[in-house]
Amino acid sequence: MPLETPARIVRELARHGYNAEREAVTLIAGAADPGTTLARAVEHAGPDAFRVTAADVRAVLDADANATDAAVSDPTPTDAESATQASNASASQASNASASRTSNPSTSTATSADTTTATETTGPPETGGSWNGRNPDRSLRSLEIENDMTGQSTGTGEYGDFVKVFKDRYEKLSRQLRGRVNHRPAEAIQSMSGGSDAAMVGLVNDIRSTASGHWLVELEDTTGTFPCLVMKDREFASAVDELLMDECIAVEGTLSGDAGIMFVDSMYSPDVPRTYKPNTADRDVQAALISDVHVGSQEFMAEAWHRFTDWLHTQEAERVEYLLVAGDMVEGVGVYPNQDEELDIVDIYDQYEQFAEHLKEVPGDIEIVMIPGNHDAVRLAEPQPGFDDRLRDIMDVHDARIVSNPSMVTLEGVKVLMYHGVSLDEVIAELPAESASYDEPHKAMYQLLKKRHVAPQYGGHTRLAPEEKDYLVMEEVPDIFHTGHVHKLGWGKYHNVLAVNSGCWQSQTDFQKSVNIDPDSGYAPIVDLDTLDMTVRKFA
Ligand code: D5M
Ligand code: FE
Ligand code: ZN
Repeated sequence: MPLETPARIVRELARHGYNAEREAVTLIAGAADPGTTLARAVEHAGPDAFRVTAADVRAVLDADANATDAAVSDPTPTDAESATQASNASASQASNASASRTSNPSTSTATSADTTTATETTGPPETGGSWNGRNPDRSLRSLEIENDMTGQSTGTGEYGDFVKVFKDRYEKLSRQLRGRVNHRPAEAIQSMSGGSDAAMVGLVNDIRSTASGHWLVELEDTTGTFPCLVMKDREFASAVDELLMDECIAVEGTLSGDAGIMFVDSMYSPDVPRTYKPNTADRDVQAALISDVHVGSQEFMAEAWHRFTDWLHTQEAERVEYLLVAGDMVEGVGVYPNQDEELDIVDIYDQYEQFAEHLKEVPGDIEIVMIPGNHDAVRLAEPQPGFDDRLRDIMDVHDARIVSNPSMVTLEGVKVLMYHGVSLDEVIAELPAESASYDEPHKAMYQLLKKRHVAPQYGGHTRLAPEEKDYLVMEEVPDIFHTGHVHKLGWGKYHNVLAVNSGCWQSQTDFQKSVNIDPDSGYAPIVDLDTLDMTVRKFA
C-alpha cells in the first residue's frame, strides 16, 4: 500500500494496532521510504505500546542517517544535524502533499447561501514549509454539552408520558410567547362573552379549511381547546400554510357574537428574535460540520472520506480543532425495505468497527462530537440516546464524545444545536416549496428555528419517545443549528443564527434514484467560530 498521505499512514498504523502522534505521522510521511520507516517505528515502539511516538520514528531515521553517513565515511552527524534532516523530511512531505492536494479538495460552487454568510475560498492550498501541528495549547479549547439525555430516559411509552411531554413543551414554549400576548387559558376563553377581545397560547391540535376557504385552527392548552378562525384575506393567512401539527403559537383576536370561535387578528411563533446577537469564539478557530457517513453501504465514498481526513492533516486545516458528526455514522441494517441489497458490510457491529477505522484517520488533536441518526443502532424515536457501551467501546477513537440526538454543544462559547434531521423530511413534505425544499434544506431549518422545536409534529413520519421533559424544544437560541439526514448541502442565516445542513458521504442509492434525490456527497462545511462565516470544501 502506498503510504504517501498521513491518513494512509494512520490507517496502516491502526492496522498494526497503534495510534500515532501527529509528529510521528508527519515524520513517516516525509521519510525516503515511508513503508519501511513505519514498520521499523512500530518495531521500535514495541508490542506493549499503544502509540507510535515521534521519538520512535526519530530513532529509526537517526539510525538510518548514521548508517548512510558511516557508509560514505562522513563524520557522525551531530544531534543538531539529524534534527535538520528530520525537519527537511517533513518539509518535503508538506510540498508533496500540497502538490497532490491541488487536484483534490476544492471549494464548493455547488450550493448557494441565501445570505452572504458563506465565503467560498478558491485559490491553491498553501505550499510547503514545516508545520508542527495544531495549536498545542488545549487550555484554549472548551467544549460543553447540554441537553444530553443519554442514560436519562424514563419514558415507558404510556399515555401518561405523552401528557407529560406535551405539558412540558407547552410550558417551555408558552413562556417564549407570554410577553407578546396577554393570553388566557382555553377554559377561561370558553366562558367569555361574545365580542370580547381574547388571546390564547396553544399547541396546534387541528387545521381545517372551511367551505368558504378560511382556516380553522384549533389550539389546545393544558385546560382545553378553542377554535380560532383565520380569514383567507388576512395578510398572515399564508402563515397558516407553514403551520405544523403540535407546534406552539399565540393568537390574538375577537370572539364571535356567540363566543364560540375567535377571529384571529395576529399570530405569533416563539421564534428567534430578529436582533439576536450570536456568541462567537475569542480566537480564530474552526469546526468542521459533517453527517451521514453511512459506512457499510456500497455507496459509502471511501476515497472522498480519505481525501477529507488527509486534508485535516495539512496545515491548511490547522484551525479546524473540532469535528461534529450529526448522525448516520453507519448504514445500519433493516432501516429501509431492500436496504440489504446495497450493503457492503452486513453486520452492524462490523459496520461500526469499520467506521472506527475511518475515524482514526482524523487527526488525534481534533475534538470529535457525535450524535446518532436514524441509520444508527439506537432507538429510532427521538430524542435518541447516545450509543450503548458496546458501540462506545468500538467507537472509542480520539476520545470522541457521544451524546444524544439532539444535543446542544458549546464550543468556546458558541452554542451549536446538533440534530440529525429526520423531521426535515416532514417539514419539506408539508410546507409550500418556497418555505422548505430538498434543494434548500436550510430553509426547512429556519422553520424549526421559528417554531423553536426540532421536530414539532408528532404521529407522522418522525417518531417521538415521550420523556419527562421535551428534549426537542429549543429552550435556548443556538448560534449554529447543524443537521443532516436529507443528504443535501445548504446553509444560510436566520435572524443571525447559522443553519447548516451538511450533505453526506454516500453516493446516490437506488432508492434515491427512484425518487430523484440527488445527494450532495463529499462536502465538508467549515465554520469560523469567531465570525460564524462558512467555507465549504469538496472532497468528492
Ligand atoms: O435518508 C436520506 C434521505 O433520503 C432522507 O431525505 C430520507 C430519504 N430516504 C432515503 N431512503 C428512503 C426510503 N427507503 N424511504 C423513504 N425515504 C428515504 P437517510 O435516512 O439519511 O438515508
Ligand atoms: Fe443519512
Ligand atoms: Zn438519516
